Amino acid sequence: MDSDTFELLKTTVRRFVDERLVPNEDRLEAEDEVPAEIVQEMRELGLFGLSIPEDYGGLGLSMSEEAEIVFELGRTAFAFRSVIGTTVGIGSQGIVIDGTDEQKREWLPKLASGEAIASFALTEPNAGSDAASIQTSATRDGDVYRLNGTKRFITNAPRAGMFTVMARSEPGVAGAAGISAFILPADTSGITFGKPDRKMGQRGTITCDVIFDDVAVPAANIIGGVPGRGFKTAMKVLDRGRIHMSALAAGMSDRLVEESVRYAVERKQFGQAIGGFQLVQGMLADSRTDAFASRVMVADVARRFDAGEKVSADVAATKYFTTEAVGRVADRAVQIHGGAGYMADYKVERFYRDVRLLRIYEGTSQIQQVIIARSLLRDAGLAV
Ligand code: COS
Repeated sequence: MDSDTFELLKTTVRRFVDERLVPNEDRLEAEDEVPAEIVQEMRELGLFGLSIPEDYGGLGLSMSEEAEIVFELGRTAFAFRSVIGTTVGIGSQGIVIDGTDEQKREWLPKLASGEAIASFALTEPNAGSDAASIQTSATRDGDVYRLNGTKRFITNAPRAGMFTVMARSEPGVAGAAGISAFILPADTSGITFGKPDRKMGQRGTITCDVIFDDVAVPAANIIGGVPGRGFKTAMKVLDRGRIHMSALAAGMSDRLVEESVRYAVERKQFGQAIGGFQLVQGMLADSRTDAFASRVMVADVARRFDAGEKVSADVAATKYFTTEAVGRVADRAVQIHGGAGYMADYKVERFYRDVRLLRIYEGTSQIQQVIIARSLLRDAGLAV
């Protein structure tokens, strides 16, 4: 995107966050639902199509540009971004990265316009961090595969128009090489949903189990048309998704610094604003440092991702640092707010719970550590 158009988009999104999303945070919390008019406004702004190429009706942002937009969206309750998150990120990117031209033509325009929401179905009751051990089966039956199994914690499942489903399609092939990624229209018969999950935070986001009972999906819906490549597609999608998540963490770190500074200026104890006390200043300084480092890491890794560098290990380092950092920043924000920080009226309590998930989804901090360390050791010739 040319830089003037991009600056305009960024300013528009920032204004949308400040004027529409932030004022609706309490309503979101109370109703546990993103208001329908906000979803419609997101469609009109083109937010569903951020990462989808322009040829297919999206805005075609680079990773660096997407990160800057997600940084803005990270400055408010995460549930707003979650409506577009799986379509911009993990749900659609398998098709964008590895899909055939026909698959792109069929699905990407609908996803870009927000007509259909994409959802990513990898995790299962017995396969979380160990993604290669999924058990959902895809059994060939003529021109179709029959899917059977259960997917867990699937974001946006009841809202979805399509799922990217990872399933075992290769009989007798254990581990990653036996997995294919399927494009599954959500109206296919045999798909049912579990009860919505009750979560620690992120009210307004929807996650639940998705159960496949002999769901027939055309063999032509295997992403890229070649079976057995689904795990690699999932890993590539997650590389991109983890940069997106890091930008989200960096955005929320900034918001929490703003909230902390505002409170430190307003709140008086011992006859002066608490910001005058050096122990409070220390917390503010540490939080700003975490927020700044997060933003710089995201910008650097996104730029190198766009340049085509092999950056999976640094993506992992970025996700690890930024999501742990926002946990620290949120904790300090509560501390700076004192008793008020524990009360629901001040939003830091809510954000403290919301950010906890960042260290878990799209790969736990421990999985990021494994990816970083393995890369270092493999480069040094050790088989790990
Ligand atoms: N890009 C492209 N290919 C990748 C890749 C990446 N980022 N990461 C791994 N691969 C490839 C490997 O090169 C390997 O291919 P070959 O067999 O041809 O060499 C294959 O995928 C298997 O990789 P690996 O042996 O590293 O797989 P593991 O089972 O050891 O799993 C981890 C690796 C743990 C990193 C992976 O399972 C993971 O990311 N787990 C977390 C899953 C997750 O994020 N879940 C969150 C839910 S989704 S919201």
